[in-house]
Amino acid sequence: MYKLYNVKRWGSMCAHLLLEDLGVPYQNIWMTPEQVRAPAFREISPLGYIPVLGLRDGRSVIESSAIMAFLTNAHPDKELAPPPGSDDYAIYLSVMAFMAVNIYGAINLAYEATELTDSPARAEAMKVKFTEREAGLFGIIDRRLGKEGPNLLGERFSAADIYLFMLTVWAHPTERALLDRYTNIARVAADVRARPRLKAALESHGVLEPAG
Ligand SMILES: N[C@@H](CCC(=O)N[C@@H](CS)C(=O)NCC(=O)O)C(=O)O
Repeated sequence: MYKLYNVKRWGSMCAHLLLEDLGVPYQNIWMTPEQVRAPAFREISPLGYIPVLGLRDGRSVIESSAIMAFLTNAHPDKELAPPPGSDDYAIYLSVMAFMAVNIYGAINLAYEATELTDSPARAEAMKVKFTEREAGLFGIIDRRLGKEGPNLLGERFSAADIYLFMLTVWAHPTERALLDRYTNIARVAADVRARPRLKAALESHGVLEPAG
């Protein structure tokens, strides 16, 4: 059985929702931020980051986009991604990596930029910059959805939409402001929230309703 190292509202939310949507068995390990930050957790996740997916053979997978791509490949019958090797699959990976590298990265730095500088004033200035960058990146996704939607992969709902939903929950200045500004993204977020098999997991992260 898979093991999901999970923190409420953190990056494990996408994997948690995907595991529920796929309907595959897994062990859910709720963790506190203190447990994640303890030195012992670095043996599982070298940067001390969540999410981590424990495999059946005891090894661990880190990086949210890798976990999402792995799970959809491992359970192709659930059709939450295009068939591996297809051109559509290339687009799926590309969109997923775009969000994981750029949007997730900008959101993290819009929360806290002290990893990049020892100067509190510079950290504050960077937070402003990354908040602007985050909005611009969400804008690219919103325009894509407007042209090629209703989902990130057109007619097909996929794990990429679940991933996008997670990012919207963390948006600056608030989730509500993002959804009001970007209506195509708002539609995807509403569709994710409307999936009956996700209700319990959404509730467990406190994200059944938009915040802000
Ligand atoms: N590139 C990583 C980023 C993961 C990440 O930033 N996780 C945050 C939570 S959302 C974390 O674990 N932070 C550790 C901390 O705040 O101590 C991924 O995509 O999985």
